[in-house]
Amino acid sequence: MTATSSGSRKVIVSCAVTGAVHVPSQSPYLPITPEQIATNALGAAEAGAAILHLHARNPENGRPTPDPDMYMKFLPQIKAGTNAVINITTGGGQGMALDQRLAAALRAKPEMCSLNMGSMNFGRFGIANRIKEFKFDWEADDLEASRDYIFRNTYKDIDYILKTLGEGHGVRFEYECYDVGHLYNLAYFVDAGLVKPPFFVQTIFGILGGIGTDPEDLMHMKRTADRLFGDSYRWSVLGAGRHQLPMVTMGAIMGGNVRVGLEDNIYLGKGELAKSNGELVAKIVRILKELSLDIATPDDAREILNLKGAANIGF
Ligand code: KMH
Ligand code: ZN
Repeated sequence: MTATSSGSRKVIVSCAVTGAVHVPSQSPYLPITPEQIATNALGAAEAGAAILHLHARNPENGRPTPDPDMYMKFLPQIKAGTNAVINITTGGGQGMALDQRLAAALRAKPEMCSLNMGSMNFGRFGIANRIKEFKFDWEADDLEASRDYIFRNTYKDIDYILKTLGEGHGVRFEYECYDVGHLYNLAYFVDAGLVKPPFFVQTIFGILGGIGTDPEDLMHMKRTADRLFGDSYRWSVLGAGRHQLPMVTMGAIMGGNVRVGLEDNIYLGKGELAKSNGELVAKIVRILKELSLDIATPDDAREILNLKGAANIGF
């Protein structure tokens, strides 16, 4: 459960604004330029997102980029326009080396970063079957290359991120767990004293290479996390593609927090593209309110997750 000092449970809504999974040809609404990323992030915060999970893209062709200068084209604008917590990816995108993946986070020293809890296959090639015409020449090859790509997150990598960003700069993490083994990897780092409660566990459902999207999968991840971590963790749910809304709604009913956004899902409903991240956030906020659940403000999220505060970031 996620309670603030007032004692009531509040649901933290994270919004993942653009990511590195989808390609521009899937949706004209996928934010690509710094301006689009900033506008979408601010719209998501306005709609109720307490945490903004951010990646950068090359504004010319929408390809994910690790370039810290590109991040710095939208981070100050987002900071100036909202109190929401800024969370920068350390997963980056396909083919990026670890130092590239960490460059923007080390520059910005945000309150939060993602931290992926195991190496895995990450199959995005199925996306190509749904695209009639590619807008940019990198997209088809990039999707196809995911057949032979290993998303590398070794113990050494995780240890390094925990020490440099965590111990070094007071960053706290969104621990991205795509399968049950990742929870055990996290437990290893908890036992090693490198991960301190209350830690934020983002359980991810529906990535090819990770666990599926059956309610039993959700139950099994929750049961396992409960057994390994007891009260030490705060649970959040991410569902890929059309599974986003049902998975996060189930998670919220079971006591979890939710992540939505165009990084994980481009549809607002069946056959209807979401026109902005704000639309996706507004939809889950409506559902949570119908379920009589309260929404966490950014400051609630800071308290719940013991974050260092917006005054202590590096930009
Ligand atoms: N794209 C998500 C499935 C990261 O940025 O570190 C997971 C993610 C990874 O958000
Ligand atoms: Zn991400």
